[in-house]
Amino acid sequence: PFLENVVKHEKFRNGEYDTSFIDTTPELFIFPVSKDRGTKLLSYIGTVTVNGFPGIEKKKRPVFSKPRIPTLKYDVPYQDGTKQILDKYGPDGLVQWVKNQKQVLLTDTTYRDAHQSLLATRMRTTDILHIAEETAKLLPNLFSFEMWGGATFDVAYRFLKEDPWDRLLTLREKIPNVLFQMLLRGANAVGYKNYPDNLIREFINHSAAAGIDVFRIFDSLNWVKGMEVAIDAVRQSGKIAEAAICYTGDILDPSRVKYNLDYYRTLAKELENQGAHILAIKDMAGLLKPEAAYRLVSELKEAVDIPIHLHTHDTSGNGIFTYARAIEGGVDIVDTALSTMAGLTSQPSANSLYYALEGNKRKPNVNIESLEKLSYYWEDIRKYYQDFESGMISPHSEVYQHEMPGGQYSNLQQQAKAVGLGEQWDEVKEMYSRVNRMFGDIVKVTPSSKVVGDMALFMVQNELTEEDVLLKGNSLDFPDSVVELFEGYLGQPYGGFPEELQKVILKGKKPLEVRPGELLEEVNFGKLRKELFEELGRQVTDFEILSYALYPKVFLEYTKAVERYGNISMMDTPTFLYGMRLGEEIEVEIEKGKTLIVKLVSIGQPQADGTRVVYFELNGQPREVSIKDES
Ligand code: 3PY
Ligand code: ZN
Repeated sequence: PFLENVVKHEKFRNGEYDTSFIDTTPELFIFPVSKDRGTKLLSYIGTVTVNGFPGIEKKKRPVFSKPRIPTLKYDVPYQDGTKQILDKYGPDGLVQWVKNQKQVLLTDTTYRDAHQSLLATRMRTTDILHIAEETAKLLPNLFSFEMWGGATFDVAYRFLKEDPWDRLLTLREKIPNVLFQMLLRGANAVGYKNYPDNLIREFINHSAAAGIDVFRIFDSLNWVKGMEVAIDAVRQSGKIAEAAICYTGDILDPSRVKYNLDYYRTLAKELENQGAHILAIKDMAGLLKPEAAYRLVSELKEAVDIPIHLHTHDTSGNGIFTYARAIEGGVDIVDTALSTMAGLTSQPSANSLYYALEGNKRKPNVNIESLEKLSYYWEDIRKYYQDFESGMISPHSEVYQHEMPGGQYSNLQQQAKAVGLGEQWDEVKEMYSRVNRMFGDIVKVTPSSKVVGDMALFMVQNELTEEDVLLKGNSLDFPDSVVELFEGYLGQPYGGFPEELQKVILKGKKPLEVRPGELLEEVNFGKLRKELFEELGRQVTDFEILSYALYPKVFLEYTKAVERYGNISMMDTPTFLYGMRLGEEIEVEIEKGKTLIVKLVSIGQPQADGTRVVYFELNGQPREVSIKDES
């Protein structure tokens, strides 16, 4: 269609063109669009304009400045990086390479944990994709990009109406030189419950094939048995199994003996014996104080022979100090985010760490100007998502009390608002730590942290104290997630469940004593393929079958949204989240290189049936769509 446009263009036919003709003639990039495709797109824009976007206060579309993308010379090549080392020398070769490095290595979490922890995981693929090539070229010396897994998988379908597999595949094309890392919740994969073993294996195989190189595997109760299948599957796929210890409690506090140095040392050895290529210390809430980091890392460096990768959250404001001490203790890799997506509930800033290590022989080998330039881009993009910010604007040392993971803070806050407890947020946080104690001081990370959150909301909502729960428990209808935890469906906590509470919650049901995966029926993928084929009326991909197996309802709802609106993943984020202003004209990219020009002309009055007619121009032609006004 592009050539057709060129040939048909008046200037071209009249011979009035020069070398800048293509650059200065934007209408060449306007292509005919099927009536159906156009109507779908307009009905999406009409719907958000009239009804707003879930989680965003309804308002006129704000004015945003154009994101600052660093300019690269057109022909700058990609520099080889860790991806080439893995591909050439395999996991053991890569591990050896890591061990040979003197400087500390960095993982950039901007594409996953940073926005999961700051913006309720709402970052869209298009915003990542637009900076991916520049990032890969400017930061070729990173250890990895953490860019997939955790909550990003279901949030992509649920709220962003986009396919997480597409994110992985398209980013892989733009970033061929640095390892891709994902967060895998052991037997819970990218979900909130244990799945059958064959689903875990297939999910890992396909993630590896689609581009994941490093799998950070953890169990939400630090139960090694819950990680065995995943570690084995990752090893089989030829990728890197990074097994994680979730850090909880405080090794410096003599009154909290449950999770002491001995506990972590034993766990680290078990994971090494289980086949981990790298050991991660996953400090998901940012509880690891600087001195504790030094002691823990030094101890574990003695205890195991594999590299150590430290992850923390900067909630308390002590993140850089924690990293500096961990680096003295010999940590090999640390997780950071670009500065404008760092700090607070997110990871410590890569830019700040660079300066903090000035004069230190382990200063990371990254280009500070590149970090700064890329940070400008994220400063601009972050504004799009302002409604998903948690409201935390300063360091929060109370995290040492409530122990809530960084990735949970903004999500639980949204959950509290949704059930009308937005005003009682302080109470919810306080209850969160009380529930932890009631549960026997457990590891709190997805999904165990979600259970603690659900119980805290339940208790605040019903004005229950711990005593009430024990006394009136028989008549209480506990959240399903709480019952399942105490039934053993998330595995076994260290030290077991508190018996009295378990009895009250289970009301006579017998808890599991084995690994849930041993009991769950295997997924029949052939049957799912048939089911999905019938449901969607078309051939389906393996990726779709896996998503359907993990999240049947969420996945089907997503396919319905795509049926209704078409593929809206390439649409710019301001339009996606806020719709359009009256009289505004925008360009919408519907697929690579295919742009439509949309003008919002007017919005009609509500009709008797509750709909409004929204009048547009699409590529200059009048179009109207009828939208149900939900207000
Ligand atoms: C997740 O599982 O999504 C987490 O980020 C846990 O820290
Ligand atoms: Zn995290």
